Amino acid sequence: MGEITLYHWEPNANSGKPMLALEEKGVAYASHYINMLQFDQHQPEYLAVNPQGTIPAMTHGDLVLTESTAIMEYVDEAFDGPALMPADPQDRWRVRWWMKFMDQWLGPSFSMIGWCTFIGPSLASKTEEEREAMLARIPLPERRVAWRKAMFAEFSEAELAESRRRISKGVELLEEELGKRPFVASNAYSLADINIFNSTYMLPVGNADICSPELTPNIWRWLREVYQRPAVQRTWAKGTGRFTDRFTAVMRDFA
Ligand SMILES: N[C@@H](CCC(=O)N[C@@H](CS)C(=O)NCC(=O)O)C(=O)O
Repeated sequence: MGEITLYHWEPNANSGKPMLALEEKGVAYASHYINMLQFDQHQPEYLAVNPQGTIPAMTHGDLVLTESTAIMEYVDEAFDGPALMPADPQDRWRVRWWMKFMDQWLGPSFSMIGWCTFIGPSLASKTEEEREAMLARIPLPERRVAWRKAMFAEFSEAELAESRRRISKGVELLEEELGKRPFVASNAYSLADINIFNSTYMLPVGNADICSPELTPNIWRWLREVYQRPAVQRTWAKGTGRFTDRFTAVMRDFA
């Protein structure tokens, strides 16, 4: 049906989802790197692909696909390679449950903490005028609000506390779930593992109060196993910076 181009940032959170799904399926794609910290996602060239100005997006021939989880499902169904969705209806429900939980409830909390501790400060060298110009180009109003808060350190203590609470609760639920079966939603690796891993692979770094071999042995076992997957290693090898360094450091500990 045509060439595949993936518009993505680092293998992390939403960008990492289609990267990993394509890699697991063994599907070749042209990579179009969007430098999120330079705000490439709000430049006209990318807005012509995804007018919402969020990443990732994927084109397959003339078809333009957005929404990372929906893209993963498309990749799983449109291409040969190992199935990333289980056959059993209960397992399928569980895959969808976990993906929804991550996308709607837990993921935004990981993002808020990430924006505050890493992304916001990485823009500190920009002048106020430069930041305002960057904000003015953001198409989605809710994104403009979130970026403003990240850039000017305006997330309230209550918002941050709620995100930390959700992360602790989410880790607790994940630990419980992984005590029941080898992978998040079924006995085999699935889209749910890809989705959850992209936001939790960094838990072993600096979160010893909520995730450690002693506190969360099931998560630790699962992370170690997912880290070893060839498709996961190939995906993070495509990263360019700090995220891949962090992945490599954890990998060294797991080896
Ligand atoms: N629901 C969308 C969310 C995409 C999204 O928020 N992506 C983030 C990166 S993980 C992004 O584009 N951030 C840049 C921005 O909002 O300007 C999806 O799953 O694809």
